[in-house]
Amino acid sequence: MMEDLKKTFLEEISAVNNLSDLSNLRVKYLGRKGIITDRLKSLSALPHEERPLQGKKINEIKEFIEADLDSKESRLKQEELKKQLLSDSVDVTLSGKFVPFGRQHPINKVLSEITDIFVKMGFSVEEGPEVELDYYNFEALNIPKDHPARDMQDTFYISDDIVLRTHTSPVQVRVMEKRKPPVRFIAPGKVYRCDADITHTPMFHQVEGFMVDKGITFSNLKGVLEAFLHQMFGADTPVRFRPSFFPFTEPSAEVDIGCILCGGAGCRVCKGSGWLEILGAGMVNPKVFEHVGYDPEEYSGFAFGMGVERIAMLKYSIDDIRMFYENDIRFLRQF
Ligand code: 2NM
Repeated sequence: MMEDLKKTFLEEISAVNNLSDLSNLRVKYLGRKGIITDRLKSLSALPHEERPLQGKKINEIKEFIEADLDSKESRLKQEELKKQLLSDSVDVTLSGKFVPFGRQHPINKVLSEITDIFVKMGFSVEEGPEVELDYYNFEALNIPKDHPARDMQDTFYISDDIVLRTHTSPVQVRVMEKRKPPVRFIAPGKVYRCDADITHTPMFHQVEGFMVDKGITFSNLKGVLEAFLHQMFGADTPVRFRPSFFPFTEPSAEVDIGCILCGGAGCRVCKGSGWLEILGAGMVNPKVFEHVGYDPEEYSGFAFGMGVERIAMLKYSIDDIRMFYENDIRFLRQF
């Protein structure tokens, strides 16, 4: 009887090959309603004198079953651990996945270079909206109603009085409305003009600069721009100022550097002149100050502007501006 029980148990445990079946088998024999537990309970039905012997036999079997279950459990646990370690292992000799590197766009590279130079000279950086009121883009900058820049042919109109800004100068007006002098900042960003050929895209980037305080003169403008151009193009680069006209500055100038391609001898890029036009600049027109409530008797200032694409084209000898925006990876990888 007891030997049968042991034999059945051994047959059943030998068929078990995972921890969950083993746990079920443990419950079947040793659980609260298990076979061994039943046997122990049924001892009370035996005559008194038979109980000790039967009890001892059942307890021996119980201990045997317990020990067998425990040893099988530890064997199965070890096997499962081994299996898991094998399946979780990483082959460190496999080659990695190729992650292609991006790089900064040439326009943003040149923009950062320009910004860094002015920040070192104490200029802060200001931004404003690209969709702008006619008032900030033209009116407050003393650009008259009949000025050609206001033409539908040159400017993207959103409505009668809203445009895509054609320069970053409206940022200057917005900052002046908020702050009293002294002010000294650059306004970099995207601008829009209805124009497209090998030197013009409908969207391009400008950096404008602006400084207003008591006693600012054209000499300050010359000093700041010469310092900028010498850092940007080299300390030996010749710089010249030519008279010009802008509605928002008086007097106004165009600023040239000696041609960086031919060294001034004359070439295709400088059209034989030996000079490259790089900047427009001037002393802020008192009419602009009046629009924002600055007293032109008390304050004076200068402003200047440059096209980032043009500078990048000269720096990297690129002759078609559209290359910047075609997203050809072979082009963009070179910078
Ligand atoms: C340029 C050339 C000359 C300019 C003027 C102003 C302001 F706000 F003072 F009126 N901002 N920017 C300016 C002057 C811009 O770009 C070629």
